[in-house]
Amino acid sequence: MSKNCEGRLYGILDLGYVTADQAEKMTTLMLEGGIDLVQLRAKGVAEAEVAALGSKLAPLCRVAGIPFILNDYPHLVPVTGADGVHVGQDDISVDEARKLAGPFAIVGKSTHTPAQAAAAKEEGADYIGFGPLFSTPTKPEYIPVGLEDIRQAQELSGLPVFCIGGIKLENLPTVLEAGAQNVVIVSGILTAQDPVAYIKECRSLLGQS
Ligand code: TZP
Ligand code: MG
Repeated sequence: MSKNCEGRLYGILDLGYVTADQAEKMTTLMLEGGIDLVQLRAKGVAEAEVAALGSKLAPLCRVAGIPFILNDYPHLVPVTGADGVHVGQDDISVDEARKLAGPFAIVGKSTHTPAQAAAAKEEGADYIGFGPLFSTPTKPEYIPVGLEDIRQAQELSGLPVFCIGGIKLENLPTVLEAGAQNVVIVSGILTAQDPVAYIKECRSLLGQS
């Protein structure tokens, strides 16, 4: 399993935007565009369906050399052949997640404040999500944290920090100016007319021609 979570552009295949039937095609497009990490986020979907879908997507990412991460379901990491799991503040600890996912699994954690970013480092997370920077329909219940704390989250955690929440091609330059090194883009990619071109444009702004 790869522990490489150093990429700069993280795409989340959120089944709120694409159906399970479209997931393989969208993953292929994301990989073709040059995404650095892929996550499957399937809220409210039956576990058996997550396992089945994860088992189809993991090999696609494996062949492309790109880490494939499951949102929740750490015990499905070895079952599906995923590379890791992403947990939230209200989920099980990084330690527990790694016990279930396996010793070599990547474990990422969502954080919303610099203090949580520092705590995630102490907990042993391999990377963190930080946000939501802006309000987003993908996670409507969360209050945006803005751009001010990005650098502090990076300094305090010393981890790869993936800024997330309301980031699109149009505001990516602003997010980068605020100090972001790595970003997650969900609906921007999944609703793009041409996801491959969209990702390529994002990569270019990220200095990854
Ligand atoms: N966690 C914090 S914001 C968010 C998640 C999963 C959703 C980000 O989605 P989008 O569509 O890129 O705003
Ligand atoms: Mg969770």
